[in-house]
Amino acid sequence: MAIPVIDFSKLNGEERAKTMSQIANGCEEWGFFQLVNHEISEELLEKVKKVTSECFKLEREEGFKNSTTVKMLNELLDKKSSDRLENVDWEDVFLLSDDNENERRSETSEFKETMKQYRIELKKLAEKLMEIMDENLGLQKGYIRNAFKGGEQENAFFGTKISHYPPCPNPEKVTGLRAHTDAGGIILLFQDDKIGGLQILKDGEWIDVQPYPNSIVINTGDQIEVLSNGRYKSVWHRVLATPDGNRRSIASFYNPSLKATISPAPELVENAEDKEVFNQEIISYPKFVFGDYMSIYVQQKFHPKEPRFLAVKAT
Ligand SMILES: O=C(O)CCC(=O)C(=O)O
Ligand SMILES: [Fe+2]
Repeated sequence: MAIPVIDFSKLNGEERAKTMSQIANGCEEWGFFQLVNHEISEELLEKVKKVTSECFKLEREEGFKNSTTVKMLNELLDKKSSDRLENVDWEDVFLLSDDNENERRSETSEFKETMKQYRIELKKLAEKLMEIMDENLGLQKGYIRNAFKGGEQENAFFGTKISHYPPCPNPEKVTGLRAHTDAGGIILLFQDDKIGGLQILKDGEWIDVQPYPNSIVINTGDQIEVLSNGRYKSVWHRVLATPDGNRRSIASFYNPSLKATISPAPELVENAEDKEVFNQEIISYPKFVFGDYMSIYVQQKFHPKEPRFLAVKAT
């Protein structure tokens, strides 16, 4: 079983309807799909690989070797403990956002230029996808984008997380990134060409998100689940640690503004056929301010989302 791979270029031709329905199926049945022929040039993607790998080698690798995560694993092994490391992730992460573009010291101008261009392209792709979702959900064009903007003076958040999952000598003892659903809106992931590890939970089984060179993996977060009134569910995923190779992944998050009020789109509530059930309780999706949701999420990222929906309803 493999997540759908969709040829995005077919959206502009005779196969538009078929492609729209492939994307609808990806959103409804999988929560994850891969786009190929997505108009982001190979040349740019090759540069992104180069500058992020160089940055990791030059600035971060040494730090990871001395990190508490590595120390904790070594202690566990020294003690010959049969435990696993439950509260850490075997990954190195740094974040680029619209606000910190010029903040980082040692990035080369090639890094800055490349990542700036990449982020512009990915943001455009996210906005295109939001319009596709509007159409597939029967919402007015621009509905999701507008909901995420959260008012005239506000802006949606667009951030890019650069992760490396260095080789792990004991992958059975620690996870690359523990299982979670994403908090926000749309996530666009440029994952390693060769080294796998990302898995999604589908019908109770963990399945691999197969590496596919230069594709962009798309998934939807908790806010799209709320906005779509449960039609597009955010899906659990995790990254396994691997013994060989250093897996690179670059995840871009298009999220609501912290001030945006998120709730199910009224059109989708009226037409809702089914209701969410959690612990035998019928859940209706709440209305809340995204910043309040994030305050809960940072403490409960690796827990089920339903208690987050209940908690934010109560705030
Ligand atoms: O690194 C990956 O492949 C996935 C990252 C991820 O799930 C996240 O950052 O939320
Ligand atoms: Fe994630």
